[in-house]
Amino acid sequence: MFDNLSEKLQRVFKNLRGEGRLTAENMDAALREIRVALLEADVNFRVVKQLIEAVKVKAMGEEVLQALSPSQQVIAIVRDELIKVLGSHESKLRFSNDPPSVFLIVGLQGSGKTTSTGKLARWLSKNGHRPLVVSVDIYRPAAREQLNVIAKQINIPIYFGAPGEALPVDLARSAKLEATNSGRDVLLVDTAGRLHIDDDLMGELQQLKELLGPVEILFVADAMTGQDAVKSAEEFHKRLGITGVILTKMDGDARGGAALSIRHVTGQPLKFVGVGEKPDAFEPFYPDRAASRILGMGDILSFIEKAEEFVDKKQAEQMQQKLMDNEFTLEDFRNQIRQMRKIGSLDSILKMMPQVGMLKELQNVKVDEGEMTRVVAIIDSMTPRERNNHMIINGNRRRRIAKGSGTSVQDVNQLLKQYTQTRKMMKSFSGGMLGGMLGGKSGGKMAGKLGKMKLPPGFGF
Ligand SMILES: Nc1nc2c(ncn2[C@@H]2O[C@H](COP(=O)(O)OP(=O)(O)OP(=O)(O)O)[C@@H](O)[C@H]2O)c(=O)[nH]1
Ligand SMILES: [Mg+2]
Repeated sequence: MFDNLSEKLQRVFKNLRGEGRLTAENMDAALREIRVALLEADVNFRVVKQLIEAVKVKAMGEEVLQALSPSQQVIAIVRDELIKVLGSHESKLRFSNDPPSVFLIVGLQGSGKTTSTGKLARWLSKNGHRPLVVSVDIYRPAAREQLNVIAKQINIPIYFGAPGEALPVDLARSAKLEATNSGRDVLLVDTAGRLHIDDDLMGELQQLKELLGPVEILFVADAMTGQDAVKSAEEFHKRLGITGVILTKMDGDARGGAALSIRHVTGQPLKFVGVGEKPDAFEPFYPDRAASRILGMGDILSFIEKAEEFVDKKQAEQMQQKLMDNEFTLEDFRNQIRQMRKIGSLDSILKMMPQVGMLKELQNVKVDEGEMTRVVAIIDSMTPRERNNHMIINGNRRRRIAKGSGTSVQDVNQLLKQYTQTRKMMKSFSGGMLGGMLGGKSGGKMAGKLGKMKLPPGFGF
């Protein structure tokens, strides 16, 4: 997400830092480059224009020109303006005082409505709600079954309809009743998509809106379609009145322009982004974090939230203690790998870390997921005694373990070496990667630690 744009902007700032003094000329050149970078990222031209103007006015101010490190201030200004464009604060979902709160999920065909309905239901249930889902897509065969499969997978109840309920409004009405009767506080209504905005579709959505009185009408847009997504959001808003946007497929090679334009063009906030096909590939959208990400400062808060969702805090604390006592066994090593894998692919973890985006060496590192599978297989083939005391693993045992895991003795040797090194390295941090991160009472501790991490000159605020 935002990779290209991020890289380009960082280059502009780097050049700016090379200049001893900030002058009207080099500032002008920098602004031109920022403008091109934004346009190339497919950001709406009106948004680019406004952003550049705002940065210009502030950056050319006396204070900045006289400041000791003007480039630092320019970055701060760009960050502020980016946040403004993205919507100044996090936009929370609205809920009705008279449950169930109805969320209507709308959008063009294939934008990701059904997938997002499932993701949002999962997110809501993880955040203390009791959602019910229903699909009123009666047009595409198997559309309702698709939501059914997703709902089963994430363990969320679905209203599937009764005989004779053939119309979207009938299904929706009964689903709302069912939500009330079964004490569900949110009803998510997945609707049918169309290739283009047409009157039939709008008529149907209008009808659903009147019938259900939704507190949220969430427009699902495919980030890969760039400015088309922005245009259709604008159109939907004019005709139906949307209350927020879910931008999907931000994991692809979307240039990010839609994310940067939608708020400004529709006046409605981006509330969530989809970053993959799986039910957990879904994040609330925070303008300030996105701005930091774009400027290459990483998005450590999102990482911590993600980690906390999956990692058992108790276990993390125990792990940390073990590390300090030098009791970190192969069993723990395996657990740690398993926990890391639950959070996501290592690639996606690395992307959220500050600085990684900027380190050329790391950009080319492809994390080998197969390698992790192999490591787990090897540890699986050990006896509990071996796992708890690697010192007893002699040549014979190594051969047996290699055979049992379908690997070679070299693989086993390599793993043991890796393990002893990790143990040593982690002990010196006095906390594992996750242990250190989550051992504390809150993410604050970690954020503090990272705050002290080495940031490139000019990035310290
Ligand atoms: N990579 C990626 N794929 C996604 C994301 N969200 C949805 N998809 C994929 O996009 C395709 C279409 O998703 P659906 O949820 O069926 O889209 P829809 O809007 O319900 O489609 P219709 O009901 O036909 O209008 C599926 O293959 C999804 O797996 C995302 O955030 N990232
Ligand atoms: Mg669908």
